[in-house]
Amino acid sequence: MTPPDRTRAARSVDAIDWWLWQPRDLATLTFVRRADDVLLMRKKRGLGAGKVNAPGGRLEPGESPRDCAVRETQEELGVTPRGVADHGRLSFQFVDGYSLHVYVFRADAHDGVAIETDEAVPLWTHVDRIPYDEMWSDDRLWLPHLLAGRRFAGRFIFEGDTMLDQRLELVDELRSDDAVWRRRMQRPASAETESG
Ligand code: 6OG
Repeated sequence: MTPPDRTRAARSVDAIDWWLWQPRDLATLTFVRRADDVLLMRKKRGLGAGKVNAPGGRLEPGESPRDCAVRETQEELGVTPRGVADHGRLSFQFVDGYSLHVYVFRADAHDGVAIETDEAVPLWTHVDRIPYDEMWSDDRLWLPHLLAGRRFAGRFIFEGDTMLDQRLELVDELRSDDAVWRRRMQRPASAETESG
């Protein structure tokens, strides 16, 4: 599972050949809106435990990003998002070799009442009071765009919790990058990181 040296050593966005980049994991984030509030949560475990984030998690084998977004919101906060809209793609390369591609969704309706679970504490938060200091540091770059209804694609280099570099673009259309995961699903695990 050793990534190509060039990617492992990368400390800047430009040092990576993103065309060949293959994420280790695929995940989702889902922002449920209710009037001027957005449903955030304090995460109890997993990557980013202790931070404030939106519900989300890693895709199960064969699961679509949209299905994962709904399932994770149900599992973490007991709420079923409705009208889930695709808003962004975030590609994270960590200098320790881990990599993650995140599909970001927004839902302007939901069923159910948010509850605390083993995984998270719900935080309905006014959009003018988002606690960016308690969130991953990339969020302040793109979350305002999501809340304003814009679509985006971002690439980020992290060393632990520290963002070393980033590039964010606003886009009219989100490229259907289902190919990223279809290609990944078809590759033997041993070849997963050897294409660079
Ligand atoms: P598990 O729940 O499967 O972790 N995640 C990030 N979210 C933001 N906003 N910024 C980051 O910057 C993130 N890195 C990971 C995506 C996967 C969840 O963690 C989120 C998934 O919802 C580095 O342990």
